[in-house]
Amino acid sequence: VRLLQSLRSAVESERLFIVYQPQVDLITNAVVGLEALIRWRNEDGTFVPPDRFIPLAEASGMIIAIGDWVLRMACHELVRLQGQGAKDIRMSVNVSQIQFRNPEFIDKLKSALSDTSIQPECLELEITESVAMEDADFMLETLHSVRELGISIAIDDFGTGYSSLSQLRQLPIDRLKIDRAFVSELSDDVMGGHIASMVIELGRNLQLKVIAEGIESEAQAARLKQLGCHEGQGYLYAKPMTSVLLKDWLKERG
Ligand code: G
Ligand code: G
Ligand code: MN
Ligand code: NA
Repeated sequence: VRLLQSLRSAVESERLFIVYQPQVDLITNAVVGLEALIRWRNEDGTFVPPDRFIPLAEASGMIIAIGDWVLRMACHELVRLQGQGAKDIRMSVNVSQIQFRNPEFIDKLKSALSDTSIQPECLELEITESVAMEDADFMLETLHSVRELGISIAIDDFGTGYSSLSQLRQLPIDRLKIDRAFVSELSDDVMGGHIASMVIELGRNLQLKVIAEGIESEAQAARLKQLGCHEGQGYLYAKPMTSVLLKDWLKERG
């Protein structure tokens, strides 16, 4: 309850902010996307990790307002960056199942699109594998509505859930995001990475793009590239950055 009260006051006093982590094309090394990630900084300067407060925000329903705020901020940020010359970059926003199941979700997406004038093709929503796999009929309908708006869909934390392949094949999605647990198994000395390589193969068969998250070493990046993974994200390229730092980082990268 105390954490919930402080989350309320964090929202009110604007101690929530967003950081952005670049996503790169593994072949060309070009920046192709940004993932928006929420942060909460306490008055004393310490951080509350999203893994702790997102579940709370979900249970209390606050995630609806917070998620809508993240979506709009992220769209604004991308439009601003495009104005500064960043082209061909998409923005990925994490969406909680509570948001997704909210009857107003599609309307909220529409108004975020029109209010921020982001091109829908530049927006991607990330939903986790476990959310994507539940309630097939509802998911199918909602995902189709999202797609009709021109927005693309990535399945986050892929490999950690229990995907039904027949269900996966039916879903109108664009990208699989290999969970970082499977990327960390990929190193030059250990022959791990069976799951990563299966996900890449699955993506190839279903004609989905594949992105790997949590890439920390050149060896991991090289292995993923060799396996046919399209894109990557991780500390090797950049940590999640505030809007101000991101602007400089993009400029420096050219
Ligand atoms: O940034 P970090 O690795 O600490 O994120 C931890 C988890 O919090 C990740 O699973 C991420 O998807 C989730 N997360 C971060 N930002 C958001 C957000 O804006 N909305 C939702 N629903 N989840 C988020
Ligand atoms: O679950 P989701 O994929 O949305 O969460 C992404 C989280 O992973 C973010 O909290 C981000 O801070 C974290 N992250 C991003 N890159 C790396 C990395 O290279 N290594 C590790 N350990 N964490 C990372
Ligand atoms: Mn994510
Ligand atoms: Na993930």
